[in-house]
Amino acid sequence: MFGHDSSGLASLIPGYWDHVGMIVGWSDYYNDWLVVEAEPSTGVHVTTFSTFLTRYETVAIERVAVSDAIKEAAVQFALAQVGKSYNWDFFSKPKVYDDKYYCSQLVWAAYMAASNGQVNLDPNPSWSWEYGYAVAPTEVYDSNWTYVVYYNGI
Ligand SMILES: [Ca+2]
Repeated sequence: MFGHDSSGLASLIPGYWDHVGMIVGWSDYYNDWLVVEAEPSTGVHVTTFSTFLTRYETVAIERVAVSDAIKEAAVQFALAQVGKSYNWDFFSKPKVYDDKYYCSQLVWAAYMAASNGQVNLDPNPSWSWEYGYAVAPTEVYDSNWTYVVYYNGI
């Protein structure tokens, strides 16, 4: 799921979307969906769908057009990164296996790892003028592997 906010630090991130996290399953405890995400303040952590929604002016949800087995492996990969710190290096090529992640790197890496590199959610995997070497939330959004199932502008 993706978030867009026109204020603050988010305006520095190239592309429309400022943030992306992965919905990993339903929680009876929270009575809500859970999202794994990497944020500057808290690193890789789990939050609720409701919390995610409150932060943004616009929110979208996409699905990835892959098998359930790959999706499940991607969820497991993302959950396994919980507790790692935030990666501030948007300038180098992102690593799949890293000790720190930024938001879109985490989602990208999860699908790369889950598919043995077959599912690359970065449509510009080398240098691009807009995104440099990074994988940006908007690149994941624009990927041919992903398609929109929900879009809400406040
Ligand atoms: Ca890229």
